[in-house]
Amino acid sequence: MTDLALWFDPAKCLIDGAWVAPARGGTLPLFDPSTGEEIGAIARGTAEDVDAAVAAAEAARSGPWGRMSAAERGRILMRLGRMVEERVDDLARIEAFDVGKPLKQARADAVALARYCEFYGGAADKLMGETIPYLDGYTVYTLREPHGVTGHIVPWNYPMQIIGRSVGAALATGNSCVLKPAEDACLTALAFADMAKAAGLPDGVLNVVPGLGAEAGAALTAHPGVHHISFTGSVGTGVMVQEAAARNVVPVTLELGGKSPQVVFADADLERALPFLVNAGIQNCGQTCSASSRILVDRRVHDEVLARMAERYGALRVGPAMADLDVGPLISAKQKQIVSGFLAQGADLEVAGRAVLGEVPDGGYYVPPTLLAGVRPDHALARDEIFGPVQVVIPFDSEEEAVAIANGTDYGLVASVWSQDGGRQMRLARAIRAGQVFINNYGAGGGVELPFGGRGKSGHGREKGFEAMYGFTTLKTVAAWHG
Ligand code: TXE
Repeated sequence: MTDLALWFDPAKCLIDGAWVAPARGGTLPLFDPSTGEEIGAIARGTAEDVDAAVAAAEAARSGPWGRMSAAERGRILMRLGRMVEERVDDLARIEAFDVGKPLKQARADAVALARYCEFYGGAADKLMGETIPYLDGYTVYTLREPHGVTGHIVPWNYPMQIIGRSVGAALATGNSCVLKPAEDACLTALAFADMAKAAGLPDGVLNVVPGLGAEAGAALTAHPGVHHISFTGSVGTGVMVQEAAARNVVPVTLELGGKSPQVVFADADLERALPFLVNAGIQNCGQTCSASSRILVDRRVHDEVLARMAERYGALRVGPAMADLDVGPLISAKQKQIVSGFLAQGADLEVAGRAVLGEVPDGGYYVPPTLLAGVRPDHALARDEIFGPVQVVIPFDSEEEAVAIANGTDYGLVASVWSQDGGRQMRLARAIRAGQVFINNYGAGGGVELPFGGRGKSGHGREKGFEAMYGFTTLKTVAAWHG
């Protein structure tokens, strides 16, 4: 771990601006996904640490943070964004190592984190209420106020991007935060919070308590001093988070992944579509909430699309994060077991394309990126989130059938439509159940400006863009009678 040159101690929590050992002194092992080796320890925060963090966040609200102008909050965030930008390479190395993602993908995450700080920094003083025409003698207006203490439970797949979109919007709107990063990847959360302190964020406004979900995570979601919870993770845990929040009648934003389709019609520009079709499935080793794990193809071009995707799969290079190839390892032994279990369920399916695992270190959590054909829409591999580098290709015969298959899972996060027909583009954009629909692209470069979130079991609430700032505020109506 020494060559990562960490400037903080990952076995500590950051509470009220100070690095402190967890109250119970616990640690958790830190694994390198590229080799499977245990190479250090992180803090195992528990309910006591969450209590201290929530108390610090609450106290910070009655200090300078609570009185700070929106413009000043914005300046701190923008300063933080510039600091992130200056350290993009350091952050990328830490993230690549911790998550196992190829260095260039980790670098893109660090650049996105800087951009979130810039966007929300710039937006902080642009969130406005309204005046409402009402009865004679009244003036009525609305105020957007912070919830108070916001809890952020972040997964391991894109720590920097998810922290940027949720903590960035929460700080811009004047909340103080307690962040529980994932036990599998918490290093950039700690790095970011340390940089926020250096950027001038008052002590206690951003606290980080690493630890297990069942311990620190559960304590945070059940804490009566938390006024809003933002969660990104699995459906099962999301349900528990929402149940815990319900007991305190606290709003939650849930982003729970998906089974996102790309729908390819016969008139699609395949030259443009092909890199999107494959990259959206294998980026971050398929461990992306908005991964496109289903490719629905007009039967007339099905064989051609399959063959051309398969060719790309054959050329994928898989290896350790620092080798910076196309695909890295999965995050953990547990995730490798989950993905291998899915692949075993698809043992009778046609493997249309598969990457060859070349020189990968023993013990690393690698699986070969795999493209499966002839998958029935009701097969588990076509319905369940696999969260690994596995895509299924499903043929369709009509626009109606394409929509029915696209909408045929419990999820509804992202979709894309590949066609030159304007009418069809518009029809599908409306008919597909998803929080984002892309036309002749996938992901639109992941823009921080674009509201993002799910339907169905993909969750609810919107993150990113201005929409997230509405979510991190509560609306107050003021009605003044003046005669
Ligand atoms: O998720 P968890 P896991 C999906 C993906 C993956 C599966 C399992 O399909 O295969 O989830 O991953 C914290 N109270 N996604 O087990 O458990 C936990 O510490 C409060 C999709 O890692 O949901 C971590 O910080 N918090 C997803 C976070 O929740 C709890 C990203 C996510 O962990 C908790 C990750 C509890 N009781 C996984 N238990 C996406 N939407 O992108 C755990 N946590």
